[in-house]
Amino acid sequence: MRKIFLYGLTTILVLGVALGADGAQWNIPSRDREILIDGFTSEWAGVPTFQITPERKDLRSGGTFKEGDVALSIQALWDEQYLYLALRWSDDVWDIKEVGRKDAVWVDSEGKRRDRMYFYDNLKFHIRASDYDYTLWLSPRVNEEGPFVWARLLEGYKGMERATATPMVSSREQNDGSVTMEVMLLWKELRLKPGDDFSMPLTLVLSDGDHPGRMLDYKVEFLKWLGWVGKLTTPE
Ligand SMILES: [Ca+2]
Ligand SMILES: [Ca+2]
Repeated sequence: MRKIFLYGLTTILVLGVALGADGAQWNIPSRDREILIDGFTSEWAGVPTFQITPERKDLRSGGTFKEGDVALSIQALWDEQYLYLALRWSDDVWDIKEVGRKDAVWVDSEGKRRDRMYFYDNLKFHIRASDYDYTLWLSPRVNEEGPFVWARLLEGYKGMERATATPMVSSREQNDGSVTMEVMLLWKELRLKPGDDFSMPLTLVLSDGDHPGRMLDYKVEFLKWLGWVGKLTTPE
């Protein structure tokens, strides 16, 4: 009976993704190996990989991508204490800059408020429910700069800010120009409890800036990003 139910559920999920409905779900396996947060990702072999690329048709997007612009693969594992992420990030033109959370808003020459994070190579990891809002921005370490990371947690119906420590991040440039990263988030800092019942709305946004050193006014017309919207779950 359970098997039939699971089969039915899988079919619905696959259809949901295929139809572009908001039924997408990222089921993170529980940790079955040692993970060392050192930027080397060999211990992640065999963990399901989640791809964010312009070729994927079920993603939201903005701007115009060309072939080989950017590709990000993400793996994740969880245990009682931590959520672990492994990233492999390829980009034809790295455009990295430290933008702190206090500088994240930029008002352009027409008075429009814009998110400065979108002008550079960044990944946004955003868990958002009605009374919960956790935002994590990550950029890799490239040419001896970075990684740059900031996080913010708002909680309760008034969106009160909770103090949160920045997650542990390690980032390494590879010989082929890509970057591998490992991230370790403490559930306690997120104020979340993983397990079979856990399901939270997650948005991932990958922004791709390709004009390092240029003014933001110049970069506006080249803004481009890819977004995945779904649910984050932690089946036991
Ligand atoms: Ca490692
Ligand atoms: Ca780029």
